[in-house]
Amino acid sequence: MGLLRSTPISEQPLRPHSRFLRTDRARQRLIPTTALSTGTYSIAEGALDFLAKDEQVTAVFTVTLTDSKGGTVTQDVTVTITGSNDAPVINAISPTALTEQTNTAALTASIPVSFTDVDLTDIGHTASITGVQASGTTTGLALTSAQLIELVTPGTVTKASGSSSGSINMGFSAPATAIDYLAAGEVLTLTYTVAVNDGDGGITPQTFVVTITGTNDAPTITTVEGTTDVAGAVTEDASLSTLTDTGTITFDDVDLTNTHTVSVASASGNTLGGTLTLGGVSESAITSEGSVPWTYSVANSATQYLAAGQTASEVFTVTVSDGNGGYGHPGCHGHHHRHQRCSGG
Ligand SMILES: [Ca+2]
Ligand SMILES: [Ca+2]
Ligand SMILES: [Ca+2]
Ligand SMILES: [Ca+2]
Repeated sequence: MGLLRSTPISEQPLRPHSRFLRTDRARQRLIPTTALSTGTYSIAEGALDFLAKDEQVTAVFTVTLTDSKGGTVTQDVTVTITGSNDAPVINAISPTALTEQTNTAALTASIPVSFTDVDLTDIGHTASITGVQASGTTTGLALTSAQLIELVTPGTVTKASGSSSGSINMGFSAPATAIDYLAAGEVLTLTYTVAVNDGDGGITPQTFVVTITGTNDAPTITTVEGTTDVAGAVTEDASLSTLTDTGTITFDDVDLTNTHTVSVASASGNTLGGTLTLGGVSESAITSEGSVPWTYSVANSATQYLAAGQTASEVFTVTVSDGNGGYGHPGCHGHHHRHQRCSGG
């Protein structure tokens, strides 16, 4: 606000002089909006917000004084206004809803952001991600806060001088491996904070939300050294009644909270009447690994036809199901031979 001291003063409106005004908009905004008979120059709060920090405009008014005899005299009055900075204001950012990829490609999205800075000549704004909160299903999320922040690229800020509107086109990209841990329907919510800095002391934060809904990954059969054993062997007459061997099938399901069931099918070519029975599944909701023990049994009497050194095989297929449409199939083989051990078949 500028204050004009001059008495007496005419009732006629003061007419602003256009010298030194930088823009048409500036000229319009400098026209006083209140009665002037008191000799006070006033202008509505906010009408000069367009002035950037330390930016100045000068208005010159010519005041005409008229006496009772019709004599007149004029006097110029100069009003100088210095701008102060206004912080940018980021508009609400629409939430981004993503679904875990079913392939190994990165999960990506563009996140448009718009903001205003009423300081018309203010340009050169920058944007940065200043924070993130992870919620929802976070057990299995291996990324640190710093790494989560790195998933967002603030991108280039666009704002032209003379306009109060600006925009940012942020990018989000998460590697598939970072979010595979989500089981079907599980949701990870990432609440980020982006800040726009006008370089003149105005820094404004705004939050935005990225949700990622999990999809199922099929279990896979694994080979764990020292644990996995899918080739059994028994030897005729090692026992008079039943010949047995045991082993362990190991599997992996990146969907941490998935639980698994197992089933076994005997191959049609099996002729010895042996059986494969499965024990309970060992697994945990905080690791992807699981295992299940198996026991192969066959009647010793069924192996008596084997000559020394001769072998026979029975094959069983074990299926590990995650209950979400994902299956893993290891082969499990029982070998029967006399007096010597043989490797898998
Ligand atoms: Ca301003
Ligand atoms: Ca500003
Ligand atoms: Ca998954
Ligand atoms: Ca799964």
